Amino acid sequence: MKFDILTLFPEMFEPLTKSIIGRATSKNILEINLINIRDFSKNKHKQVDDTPYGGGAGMLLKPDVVWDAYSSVKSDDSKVIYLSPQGKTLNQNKVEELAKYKHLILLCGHYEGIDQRVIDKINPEEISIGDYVLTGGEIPAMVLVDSVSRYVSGVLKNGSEEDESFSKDGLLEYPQYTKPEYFDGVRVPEILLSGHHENIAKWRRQEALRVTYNKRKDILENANLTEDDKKFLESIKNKI
Ligand code: 4GY
Repeated sequence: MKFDILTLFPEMFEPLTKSIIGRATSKNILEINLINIRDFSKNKHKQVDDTPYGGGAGMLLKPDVVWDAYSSVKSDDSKVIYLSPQGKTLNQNKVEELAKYKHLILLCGHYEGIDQRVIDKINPEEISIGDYVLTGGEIPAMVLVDSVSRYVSGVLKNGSEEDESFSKDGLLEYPQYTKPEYFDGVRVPEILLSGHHENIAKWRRQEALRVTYNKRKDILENANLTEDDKKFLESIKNKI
């Protein structure tokens, strides 16, 4: 999968050269290209921004500069995303949907934003990472690259994107335990030491339901639940 990231601050993306995403890039499973919008400046001062018409604080990215940066990467099969608090909030369903594209172009704003005419001309999908305001779209772009890349075949070891919070039927993840068997007077749940895979799977499912019920009742509404799941949830609710 190829990401072209349009930004004024390519040096902010160093985190993507580390760990799982860095490894996938080295193995050519991912291609992450950083395009410096400043390289498309029209003048000797490398100016990319200007004051807003009508007055007000801050600077806006100039439309011609942004258009030329975008034109340098756009292709027929590319999906363009503008990271902005005005977009729909990113969730795991959207992450999985975006992972199906071969080429994503991510447009990062900075300062007060981008001239509206070039946003309208590019017509990107606007995506937000949450209802708060950041100084630029770079951190949101990294969040998007990281979350989407986990669904690209070969990035994770087989199946590890399947079994966790939100992806397994829209439930939170069950609790996990490792050695030592006793820590601070607390034993690992006995069933996990039993070697009985069927019982362990059932216990994990019920713990996932319990955690989701306790922490995120809101997402239970859209979870993919069996009749057994519903019975178990009833048994929690009726417990004092
Ligand atoms: N939240 N989700 C977000 C953001 C900052 C001015 C446009 C967010 O995605 N982006 O807060 N972005 C602004 C700063 C230019 C982006």
